[in-house]
This record gives sequence, C-alpha cells and structure tokens, in this order.
Amino acid sequence: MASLKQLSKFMSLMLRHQPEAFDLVLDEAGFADAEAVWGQIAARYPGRYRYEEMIQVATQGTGDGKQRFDLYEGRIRARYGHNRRVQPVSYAPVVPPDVLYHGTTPDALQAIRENGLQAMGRQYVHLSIDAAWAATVGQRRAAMPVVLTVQASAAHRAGVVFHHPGPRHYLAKAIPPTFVEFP
Ligand code: HQG
Repeated sequence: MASLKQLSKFMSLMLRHQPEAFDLVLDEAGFADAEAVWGQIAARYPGRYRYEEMIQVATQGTGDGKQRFDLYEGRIRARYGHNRRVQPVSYAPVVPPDVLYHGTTPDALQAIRENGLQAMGRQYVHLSIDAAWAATVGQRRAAMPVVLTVQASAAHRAGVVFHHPGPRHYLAKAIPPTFVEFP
C-alpha cells in the first residue's frame, strides 16, 4: 500500500504552506474544496492513491494518533495553522480542564519562566490533556523533555481563551508565567 504518511505530508504542504502553488483557494476558515485537493494528489502521484485514502487521512489521520485535517461538507483544511500566511483556523472557545500539560526542552525553561508559553512559529500554544502525551510531544525537541503543568482553570478565569480541536489537545494564544508550574 502506498504511504499514507507521504500523502499526509503532501496534503499539509498544499493546505498549510503553499495553497497558491497548487491553485487552491482557502476560505476564511482555512478550508479548500476536497475535489480540488484530490485533483492535485492525482496529478502529483498518478495512480498511487485512492480518493478514499485522502478521506481517511483527512478524517482519521495516518495512524500515528494525530489528526491534522478537518473534513466538512466536501471541504478540507489543515488543523493547526503553522504558517502565518495561511488564514487562521478559528475554533470555538471552551472551558478547559483544571490542569493541562506542555512538554518542552530544558533550553526553553528560562525564557518560559520570563515570558510564559508563547506560540512561537505557530498560531497557538499546544497543550495536552495528560503528561505522557506532553512528554511525547516534547521528545520531538529534546531527549529528556520537561513536562510543565499549566493551571488552565485559573488562567481561564483570568481571561485566557482556550480551544479544544481534538480529544487530546487544547490550544491557547499564550499562557502567562504565573499559570505555569515547573517540576
Ligand atoms: C517552546 C506537533 C522559548 C515550546 C506536536 C516548544 C504538537 C518557548 C517550542 C504540536 C516559549 C515550539 C506542537 C518561550 C514555548 N520561549 N521557547 N516563551 N514558549 N516555547 O513545535 O508544542 O506534527 O512549535 O515549549 O504533536 O512542541 O506539527 O510546538 O518546545 O501537538 O502536527 O517552543 O506539533 O504536531 O515548538 O508542538 P513547536 P510544540 P504536528
């Protein structure tokens, strides 16, 4: 079977980073027409993928536990906007759980103590519902990641807006240092 991971990467390239290079028009919520996305996949990889595989990647991911796309009414979008050139994806505000977790590198701790958690290159700070998943995210950047505890309820009461795009993740624009606990 052709690699769904490669398909997912190509879909991210089109929907997150270079829609105009593939003649895709994203609407204000970041969605592109699924048929147009499929046309680009079929042109780039003739005969390699089936339409159902694109739908599978869009709705279930590639089996690594991450959902990178939304499919709605025949339209597809990349979930987390990584590139500021792409229109921001908007999510409804939600009430977060008491605590959330964020895995980071030891190198970033000093800056986080001073400035809190910042979105850096992304649209949002990514927060996890459990420490184990936060550690997995942190391992992308450090062999020994540090898992920070975020006092999410307290931050929410203080006016920080949270979003909940997927079962394991919450998002916020930034978390001020007073709501971050260091181990
Ligand atoms: C750190 C993947 C200095 C932050 C994963 C992190 C995740 C600061 C890095 C998703 C800071 C940004 C997100 C501050 C935060 N000063 N450094 N004030 N505040 N940082 O990759 O959270 O594969 O942009 O701790 O599964 O690691 O892309 O964010 O180390 O869900 O779909 O700056 O990315 O999903 O790194 O990962 P990232 P992240 P995808």
